[in-house]
Amino acid sequence: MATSVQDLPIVVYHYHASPYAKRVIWYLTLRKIPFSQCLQPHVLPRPDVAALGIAYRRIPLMSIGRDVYLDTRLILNKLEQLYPPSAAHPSLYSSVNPNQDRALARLLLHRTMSVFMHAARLLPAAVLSDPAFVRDRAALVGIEIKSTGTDALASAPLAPANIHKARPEALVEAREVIAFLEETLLVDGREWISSVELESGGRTTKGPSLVDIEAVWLWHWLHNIPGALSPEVIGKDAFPKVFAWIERFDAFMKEKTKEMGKVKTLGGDQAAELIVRSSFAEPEAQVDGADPVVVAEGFEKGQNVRLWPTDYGFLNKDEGMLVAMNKTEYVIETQGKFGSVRVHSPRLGFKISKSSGATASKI
Ligand SMILES: N[C@@H](CCC(=O)N[C@@H](CS)C(=O)NCC(=O)O)C(=O)O
Repeated sequence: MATSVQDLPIVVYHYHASPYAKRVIWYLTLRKIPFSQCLQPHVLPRPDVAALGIAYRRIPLMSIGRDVYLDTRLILNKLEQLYPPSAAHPSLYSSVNPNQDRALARLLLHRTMSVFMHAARLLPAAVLSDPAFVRDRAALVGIEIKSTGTDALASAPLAPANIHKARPEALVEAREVIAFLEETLLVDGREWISSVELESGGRTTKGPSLVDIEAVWLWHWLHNIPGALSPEVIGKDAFPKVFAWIERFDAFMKEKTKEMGKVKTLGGDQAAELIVRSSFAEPEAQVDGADPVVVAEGFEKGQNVRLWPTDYGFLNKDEGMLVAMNKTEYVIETQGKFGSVRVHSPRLGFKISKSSGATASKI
């Protein structure tokens, strides 16, 4: 048994272009929490994830010891819980009003996530030139394209004709959130929405808080893809404070990433073996017998269940043994190539159903 949860290895499964994964990596970097990465292809299949017995297809996933966490909302909550602020791992909330920061970070994340699908439609044609990517992302939203004929991609949301049509609306949706930042949280010309004290090389500097991370990630992503934003609609002229803040954030994170040093990259089998041979990060939780869904549907610990996200990526359902179900999460045990792991998902935005125990779908 490891002496402390903080001695357990953390592995982030991601690809560099993922803005969701960036949030987690920036968080780990600013809080000086060491981690390794297992780099994934942009499209399915992802055999490294399948090696953990996991069919979930979204990126990122993160393990702490032998527990694997799905969805960045749960990942960041777990890191907050398992890595409370300390001298080694600074808090990312301002010391002046941490609870207000906590609330603001959550609200901003919610608002930013609400436009993610629109933002994805701002990707320029050059990024969407690979039909395999367009087909893969259609499956992400439940549209399975089997044929390879010339019109095959017509129903894919990211097919050229469809994104061309969706772009004006997507720009308007994005502009609304950016205008909100320009006109409210950044209006007084401040450096960060909420700043925190971060130490490096014996010197304390003011840096961005989690509030900034939750507000910036989507716009940082698009700003760094040439052609994604139309400068005459969403650009520096209309939103000088937002763009200066995005660029300040980018420069700050580049510096911190350099300070953190090279992140170790693990191969899929290497990562899976490391995870399976680690201790669990958390004690085994239970199925809450008073939970309204447990009462209504009779879920029991130890039974086989399916688990999937309800918004997108729902064709890829996990299959495992129900370990826990409580107010905030589902936990199932999956069987991978080298042994079993506990897979945690948020309760909100995910669903389970009873299953006969067949193997996971769509690996
Ligand atoms: N709610 C999820 C969303 C994650 C998400 O949408 N990730 C994107 C990459 S940025 C994704 O999985 N795209 C499809 C894929 O890579 O298979 C989370 O917070 O983790």
